[in-house]
Amino acid sequence: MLTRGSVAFGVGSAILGGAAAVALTAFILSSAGATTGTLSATVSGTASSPKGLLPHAFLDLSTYPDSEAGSHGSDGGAHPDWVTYGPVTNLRVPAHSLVTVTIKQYDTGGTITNPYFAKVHGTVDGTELIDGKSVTQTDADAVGHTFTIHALPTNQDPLYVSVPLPAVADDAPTSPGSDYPDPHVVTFSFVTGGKGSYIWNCEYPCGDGTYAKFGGPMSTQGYMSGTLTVA
Ligand SMILES: [Cu+2]
Repeated sequence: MLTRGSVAFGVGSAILGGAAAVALTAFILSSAGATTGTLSATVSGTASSPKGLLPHAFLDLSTYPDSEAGSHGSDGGAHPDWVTYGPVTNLRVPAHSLVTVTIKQYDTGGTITNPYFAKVHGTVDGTELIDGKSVTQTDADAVGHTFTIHALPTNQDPLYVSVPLPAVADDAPTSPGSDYPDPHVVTFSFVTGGKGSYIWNCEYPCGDGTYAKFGGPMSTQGYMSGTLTVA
């Protein structure tokens, strides 16, 4: 993982400023890096939701402490020591569906800049499952990453979902047969509206020193951010 220190002020802390935060995030995400491939959700049957019976779509993601897993190749690509989501960060989910996302979180972490992002927002019931336990927030001093979907203000349906992913302990042993410790397994569901193009990113400052640790993997698509297409 990259060196992480305490951050007095970060982009995340501006989120309550609404438009200002959206504008800043859009600016940072505009420095796009290489992105490869799109992961489409698998639809299997239907499920009841707050919007009635809907097609049920599933997405499986992971967060890693380096780039030697996921789409960057086993050598880690251009930035082997960068934290990353995998297998890819461009995602596609169906419109008017219940989407259930499972994220295996293998990385360590620390104190999140803005405790707002240690809380669950926008999921069905406002909860997430962490290792099988339903919660509405996690320890703000032990966040590994967040998965935060949002959109620039447009005329497409609004979609805002943010879940914290708890940190793996610094002293967790490497799991036998794996390059990483056992992950925390985080599952949550949200309901999509109509077609639209959204972005998602991590709001835990896990990048390099630029922009209060919002640089490097935090500001390069394909690592800690990507697109979410509702189609
Ligand atoms: Cu992150």
